[in-house]
Amino acid sequence: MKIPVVSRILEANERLAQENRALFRQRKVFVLNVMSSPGAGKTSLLEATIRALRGRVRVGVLEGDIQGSRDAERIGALGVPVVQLNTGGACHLDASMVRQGVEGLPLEELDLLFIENVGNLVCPAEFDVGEHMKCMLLSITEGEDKPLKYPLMFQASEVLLLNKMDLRPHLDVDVERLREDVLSLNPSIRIFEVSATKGQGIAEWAEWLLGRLKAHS
Ligand SMILES: Nc1nc2c(ncn2[C@@H]2O[C@H](COP(=O)(O)OP(=O)(O)O)[C@@H](O)[C@H]2O)c(=O)[nH]1
Ligand SMILES: [Mg+2]
Ligand SMILES: [Zn+2]
Repeated sequence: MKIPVVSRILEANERLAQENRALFRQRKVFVLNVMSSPGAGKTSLLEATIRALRGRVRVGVLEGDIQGSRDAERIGALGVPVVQLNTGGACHLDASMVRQGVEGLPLEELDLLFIENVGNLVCPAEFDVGEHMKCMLLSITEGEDKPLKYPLMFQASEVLLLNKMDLRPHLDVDVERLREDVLSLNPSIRIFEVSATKGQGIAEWAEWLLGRLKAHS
């Protein structure tokens, strides 16, 4: 027996994602979908990146969480436009949620939009939301076995930020092994070693991102 339900949901999502992409193109905004497990440091990375890019590009943020508005408050404190989306249980964002969320943002006044996805190492990578670039974080506290256990997000992402590098002296994690396994899954992925809260690697990442944005526009 053939059960076509899942493929139809994904097809419908793909159509809406294409509409989002057309909207972003029309408004000339470059969109990043930022994904990771809960607590890997997405909001901290956005805070650090927004500070690094201050005065150089106009940034906005769409925050996705199951509930609450804590992350949007953190971003709002930096004075950038932000909308909090609550999925009410869903463990990822889809294109229709993003469409509703961006209606609350002044897209025509932005150059760069960060979408912080719901914390989850699996299904956010399955849903195109119309972004130009998928970007993932892995905290080195999560362990070097994660790429081979949860390959999809590593395969789908253009860039990986290995976060919390400041903790490396306290951990037994094998960062070289981690890098090798990630590259075996996705040879073209760009890897940055950073500390979102201590600042290590942030300037280099921010410059690269700026270059990527300029190459796109
Ligand atoms: N030591 C250290 N802690 C970090 C770093 N980045 C984030 N954290 C901490 O990790 C926790 C989760 O960070 P958060 O940005 O909220 O993660 P999110 O759930 O992915 O958005 C917070 O307590 C942060 O202060 C880092 O680079 N180094
Ligand atoms: Mg967060
Ligand atoms: Zn999900």
